[in-house]
Amino acid sequence: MAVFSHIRPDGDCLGSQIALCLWLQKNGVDATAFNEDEPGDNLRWLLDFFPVSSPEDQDLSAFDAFVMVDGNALHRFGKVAEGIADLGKPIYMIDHHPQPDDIYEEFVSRVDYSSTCELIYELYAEHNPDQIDEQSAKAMYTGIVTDTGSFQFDSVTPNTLNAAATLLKRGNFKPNEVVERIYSTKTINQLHLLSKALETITLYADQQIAIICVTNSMFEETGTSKEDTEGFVSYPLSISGVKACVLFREDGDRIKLSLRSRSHVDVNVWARKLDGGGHKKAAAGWHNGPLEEAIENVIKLGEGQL
Ligand SMILES: [Mn+2]
Repeated sequence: MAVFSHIRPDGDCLGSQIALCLWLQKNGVDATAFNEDEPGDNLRWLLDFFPVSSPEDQDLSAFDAFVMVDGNALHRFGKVAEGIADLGKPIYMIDHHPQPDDIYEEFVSRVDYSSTCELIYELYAEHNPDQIDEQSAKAMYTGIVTDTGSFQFDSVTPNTLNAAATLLKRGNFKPNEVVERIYSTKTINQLHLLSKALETITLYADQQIAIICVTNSMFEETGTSKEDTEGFVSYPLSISGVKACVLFREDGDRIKLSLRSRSHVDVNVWARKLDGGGHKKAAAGWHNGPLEEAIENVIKLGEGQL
């Protein structure tokens, strides 16, 4: 069985992919993990628990079935994954994003779950909780922590905290062991980039929508790249009264948008008008440059959401 996680991997997709592969192996199913992209340095340690390799140049027709985790549309898994629909093999999916494709043999699609890792945790818990070991527990804990902003998002439920507590107990590790590996890995260049980005924070729509920008020249001045903007979008959201915010990041001639909400504003609806999508509280999209024009249009669409 081949298990795919989505491109530009995050803690939840890698954690759920690795925990699922370990579960399959413990239950007598051969599992291979694929991702078209390399994980960031702060997540690379997870690959010690289970290898994740590129699907390029692999004979995917040799697999009996495919499982897609933490994404519900094949294009989220990259160019190679898009081709598996033509292989005529069953494709399964486990995810917590809205509006799944209807190409799956079976799927678990639960938007009321904080993370795909919380869903994989239930697979372990309901099947045989004794199979939760240190490695699978740390993998799942990583996904729950990263997808909930360290248990701060409104996707967190008693079930989420219960899962996290059981993972700590069964995996026999302390939460800071995982959190320090994920978050205490910044470089001084990344903080210099953050400092430039924070200066761009601007409020719109009666101070209810905030924006933060990262330009190509900021990357050049600080010797950083797009991967170094991880987490920037959450800073404007901490301003009192702000209901939603958008990170604008120049990417060549285009602008990559990351949208976050901590109110009724549904950023999935907003992002779907911007060549993207996601969750109610976190989504992404694209706009053509220049930056000033993108800001004007995106804010206009956001005002409609208020
Ligand atoms: Mn997720």
